[in-house]
Amino acid sequence: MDKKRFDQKVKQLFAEHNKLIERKNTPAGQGNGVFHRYKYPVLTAKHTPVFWRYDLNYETNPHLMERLGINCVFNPGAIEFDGKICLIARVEGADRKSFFAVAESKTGIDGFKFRDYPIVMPETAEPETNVYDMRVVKHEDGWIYGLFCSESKDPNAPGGDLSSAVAQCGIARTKDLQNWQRLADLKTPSPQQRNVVLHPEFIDGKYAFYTRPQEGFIEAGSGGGIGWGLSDTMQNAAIDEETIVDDRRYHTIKEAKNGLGPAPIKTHAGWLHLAHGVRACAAGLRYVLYAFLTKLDQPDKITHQPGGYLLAPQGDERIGDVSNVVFSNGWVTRQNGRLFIYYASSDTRCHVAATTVDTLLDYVMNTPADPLRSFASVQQRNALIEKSLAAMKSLRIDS
Ligand code: BGC
Ligand code: BMA
Repeated sequence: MDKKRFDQKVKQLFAEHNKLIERKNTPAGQGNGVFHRYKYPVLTAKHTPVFWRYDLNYETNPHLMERLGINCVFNPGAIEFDGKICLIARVEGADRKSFFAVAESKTGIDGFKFRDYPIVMPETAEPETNVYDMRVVKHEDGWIYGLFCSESKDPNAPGGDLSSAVAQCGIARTKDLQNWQRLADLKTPSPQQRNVVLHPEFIDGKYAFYTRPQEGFIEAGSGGGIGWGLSDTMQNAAIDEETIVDDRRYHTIKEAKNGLGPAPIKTHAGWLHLAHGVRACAAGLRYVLYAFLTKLDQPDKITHQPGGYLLAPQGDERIGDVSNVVFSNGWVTRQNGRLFIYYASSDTRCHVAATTVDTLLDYVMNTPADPLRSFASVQQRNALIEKSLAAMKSLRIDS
């Protein structure tokens, strides 16, 4: 390609990219009364800047190739910062390595634009292979913490086993979301940790963590559930004792695994939590999101937990690199009570679902719990049908 054509094509790349970034988002359908989805994903691989992927120098890249591809953008942490909604996304290159990058938007539903550079997350003395799924928390100690999964090959795996891995909780802190100070990884009694979340407030003067004790990298083993533990410091955070906040259970949406999503939201009725539940089936693992409420003065004690899922993969969301997955580790409340839930689908792209804190509280406090048996489920449903039929009668609607 000659230089003139090259320059034209570069301009075209930027024009297409800007069109994508500036595309307005609108609610998709009526929603289900609990939340509504939006038509377009808020972040995809194509939202990453052109100059992250292309070498724009004619001398070294005369074919205008994408030199370093981006595979997907998913599982973002979320925080309001300087009046903007910032997603700290998990960006995965074509080489399967994940890294973190900040994308900002004024509205929270569209216009997300990445900062010029991704985050350079410092390593510890024992560098990990991969980092992902950051939970960003503004703690009452004044720092913004990022807790994320730090994953490495299992040093004890037998020769030839190149898949067994060890997952631990990496910890870093920042004041501006761009420059991060890496602290020591969290120490817990469990051999594996993923989905660790920092509680935003001190508990008895200590830092409190939601954990996820697991025996194996993928399998919970005899462990699992969303755990809880306290640490005196963040500099060398260590939990001596892990207790279980929310267990796994046979024939529920969280039979195989579960883990907390973002840090909980403080409400007048208690701490509002979002989590993911996993079940195994012939097609692999299915990930859905669920919600629950814990006591204000004891954030590790559940008071309400609706049965079933809050949000499950739908339509195009079902398909991606790891299909049949929705995952969330970020949500943001605005001053007017609006709540944006950021979730990724099938380890490929990020979406937003909108609701309000009050609506989600109503959902969590007034939706019946999982009755755990088919027979009891029918009774639960019949009670609803009876009530609705009576309401329909007064509205003169026929069944
Ligand atoms: C992947 C994660 C995944 C985990 C367990 C990791 O290697 O990067 O996305 O959650 O394995 O399947
Ligand atoms: C997990 C998570 C996510 C991912 C999910 C599905 O264990 O930590 O990174 O979205 O698996 O692959």
